[in-house]
Amino acid sequence: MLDPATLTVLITGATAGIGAASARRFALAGARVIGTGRRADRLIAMRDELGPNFHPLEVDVRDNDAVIAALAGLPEALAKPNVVFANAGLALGLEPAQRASLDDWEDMVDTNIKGLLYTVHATLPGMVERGEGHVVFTGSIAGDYAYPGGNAYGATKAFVKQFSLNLLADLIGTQVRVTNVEPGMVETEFSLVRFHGDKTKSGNVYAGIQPLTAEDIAEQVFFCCTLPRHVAINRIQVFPTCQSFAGMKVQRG
Ligand code: NDP
Ligand code: 8X3
Repeated sequence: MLDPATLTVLITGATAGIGAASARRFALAGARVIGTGRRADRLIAMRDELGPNFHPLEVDVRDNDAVIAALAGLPEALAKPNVVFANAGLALGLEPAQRASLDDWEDMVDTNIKGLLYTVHATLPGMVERGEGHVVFTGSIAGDYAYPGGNAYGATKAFVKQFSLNLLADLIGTQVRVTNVEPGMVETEFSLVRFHGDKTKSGNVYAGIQPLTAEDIAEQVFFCCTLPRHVAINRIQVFPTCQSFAGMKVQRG
């Protein structure tokens, strides 16, 4: 296994959920973590909790100039991440496509697709040049299976899946690994965001079931990133045991 102390891990979306749990997992194991997000107060709290192994970096991944500037401003010791976990993302709305908000669709495309591309574009050349690196994405089972109301969100995650596969095609021979982690239902702030802050609706998503936790996914990410360098996990799909992909539905009459 790789010594976590040899890892400098850039995590987008480290202020909550899967990103925050991953930041904790890596930092407590001795890795240096650069954690990003828009909520500066959360980043400062993470820094207070985790100490010098956590470096807060306030940035909105939808703004490419800001991403480039933030990374360019990193101290020398952190300027060469060898793990880039492009995790920041969101779902907005669960309405059928014919009633969906165009603003929501655009925000998901800007964050889950364009923000992820900006993160990779700013960091991949350096990892290739150094002959060592690992790109990790938080894809989703929503990129594999359709469900009612998943419309644009699932499509953004299908983009992530195909982009990760195409990166693998390009990166052969570079020693840069790519892993698309595809979780099912994880109880985080995800549903609160999806329902625009409606706590009743978001609570109902997880009522009466045992969903995955952010820590469950962080453990998978940590596992993939600490495997010996000759071992590459390209995709990992993680369901809570209570969830399955949908069967085919037929409208009768
Ligand atoms: P959370 O809402 O708990 O966390 C989302 C994180 O993304 C936050 O840290 C948020 O930070 C960050 N983020 C969102 N938009 C931006 C932005 N424009 N710029 C920078 N950071 C941003 O949800 P999860 O932890 O569940 O979600 C993480 C990833 O996991 C997402 O890509 C999501 O699609 C995916 N996923 C989630 C599943 C689930 O069931 N929870 C299942 C499958 C995949 P801030 O608001 O401070 O900017
Ligand atoms: C989130 C997983 O099943 O809620 O990407 O769409 S699901």
